Amino acid sequence: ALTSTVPTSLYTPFRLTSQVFIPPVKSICGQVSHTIRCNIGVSPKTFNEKIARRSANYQPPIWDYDYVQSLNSKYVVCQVVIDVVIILFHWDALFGNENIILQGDKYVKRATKLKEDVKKMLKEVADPFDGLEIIDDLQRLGVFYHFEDEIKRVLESIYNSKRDGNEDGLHATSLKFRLLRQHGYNVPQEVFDNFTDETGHFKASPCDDIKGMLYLYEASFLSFRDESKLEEAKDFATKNLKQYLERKDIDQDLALLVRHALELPLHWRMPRLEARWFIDLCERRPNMNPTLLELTKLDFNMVQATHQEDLKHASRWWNRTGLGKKLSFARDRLMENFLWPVGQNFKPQFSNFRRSMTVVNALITIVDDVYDVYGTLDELEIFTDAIERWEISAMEQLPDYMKICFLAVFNSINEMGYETLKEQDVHIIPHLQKSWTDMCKSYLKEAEWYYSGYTPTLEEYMSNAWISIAAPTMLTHAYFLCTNPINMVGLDWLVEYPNIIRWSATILRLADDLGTSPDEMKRGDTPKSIQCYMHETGASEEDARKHIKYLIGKTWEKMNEDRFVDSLFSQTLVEIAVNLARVSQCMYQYGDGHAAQGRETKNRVLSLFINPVPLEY
Ligand code: LA6
Ligand code: MN
Ligand code: MN
Ligand code: MN
Ligand code: MN
Repeated sequence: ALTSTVPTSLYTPFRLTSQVFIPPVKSICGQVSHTIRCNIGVSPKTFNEKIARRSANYQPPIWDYDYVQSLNSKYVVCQVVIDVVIILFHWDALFGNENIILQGDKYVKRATKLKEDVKKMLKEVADPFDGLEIIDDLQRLGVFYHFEDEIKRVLESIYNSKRDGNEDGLHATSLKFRLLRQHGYNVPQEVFDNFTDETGHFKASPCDDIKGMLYLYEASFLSFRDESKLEEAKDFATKNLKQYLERKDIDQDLALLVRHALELPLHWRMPRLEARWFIDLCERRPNMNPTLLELTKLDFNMVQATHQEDLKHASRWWNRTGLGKKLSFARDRLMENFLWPVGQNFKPQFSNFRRSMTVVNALITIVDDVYDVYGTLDELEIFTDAIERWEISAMEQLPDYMKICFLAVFNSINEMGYETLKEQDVHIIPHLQKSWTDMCKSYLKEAEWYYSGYTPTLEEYMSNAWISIAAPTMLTHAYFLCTNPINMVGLDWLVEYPNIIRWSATILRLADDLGTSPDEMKRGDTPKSIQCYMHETGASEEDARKHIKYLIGKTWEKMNEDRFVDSLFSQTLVEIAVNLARVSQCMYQYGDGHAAQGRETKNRVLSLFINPVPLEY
């Protein structure tokens, strides 16, 4: 038997790098644990046999830890600085940052004044339709959250107004429809009947109304299941917009909007990213309201300062875990993991949500690589068992690289449970743990499929894959991070994974498969939705991808509809779930934006977290 007196040099050849050495430790039963002595790349049972493992060849992160920690913004609000100083216990830094605190206050004062001006503007609109246009801009520019009461009031009065809409053009009708539906008002698809002929087809637009067409297009994405008129509207508007782009003498700014919309409709876009894009566009608009534009830019920069502090906080945690260095086979993607929760909820008061969700995402990403890339089937079975048991003693049987993974998950998730117990006296750890168990079991099933060379039908694949994409796990944690007080009704609702979670997960899964399956198939992974569909129907890859995109559209219809039922339980979680689908469509818009660190993700990180919007002060 091995004892701790055996010279460690004996084991050196088995080590992957000298940094990953862990000194021999006695196990609970007094014997030196075998698994402690074996090194990454070596099975727990044998020392001599090298296991062939897959590699995803993930590159190191492009965002250096010290660089992230050096980020700062003059728009930071004093409370944030003080929080960070307290966390770091660098009291002297508080004095060094005195200037920043004073500046932060200056910006708060200015923003408060601008907000009052915009509120007045909303109150004093002559035509209610002008109010709708302002609301559309407020939402798109990402400042709507300052005006929730005012927005509600305008929409309420529009909804209740007696005007039957007959005199409205395509633009006004479409905008009204989109905003009212988005906010949960019951507006039927029949409002578009004025624009169709007896056969139900849209009448060719007489006055070359491209703006109206664009608004009709955006409105059509709010459709529910089986709304054929809206389906028709979508096809009609898409066709017209595409034709417009082929013309010679087109308005360049309008063409930019049209191209942007055809790429992804507004309803599917990640809000924060859309805000940043739209700010640049508004900057060039001749008739842009200067008060609103100034507020938007200032608010963007102030919120960005909050995001920077959230990012630095999560990055310190990640650095402390050492996982990025220890698990060289796995994705070290703290920045990308942070992008997801920002997409889900960017509001400044949700810092705790973003910080903790970054932790959850980082752990999920690592564990996913354990299952999909590095682990052997034997190891994955015992890891799944360890997660299900959720106790320290379950670690005994794990190889080293899994021990550190398990303990990182176990400690971090329990700590979140501790916070909730401390704050709200509710014991949520069993709920969090269940979501991890469900996910790991679905991971294991995929590994079994992979090792047995089995290709399921698309339906069988999806019945597992909406869990294996981790969305139910993410959203379970999200629920507890955004809910206070937690109540029994909400818990019962959550525990069955309500429809909103299922649809959000389905979209995330399908978008992920579109973006990541080429690399996954190359290195070896279970067949994904595209491959299952090809296998089942004999379709070409191109047609399979088209079908998956079609399914994404169909799932959005279900989400649009079921959102209102689930909103009764938690409006905030529903928004977070819908936004998860949106982030995924942006993340995988040009391939694997989560892992590959391509140019697109890098530019997005720069414009969301690093560079402020240019502002004169
Ligand atoms: C995507 O990677 C990944 F890691 C996820 C867990 C998606 C959700 C995003 C988070 C947690 P991959 P797989 C930030 O394409 O194996 O490897 O499910 O996921 O296809
Ligand atoms: Mn790494
Ligand atoms: Mn996986
Ligand atoms: Mn994977
Ligand atoms: Mn994938």
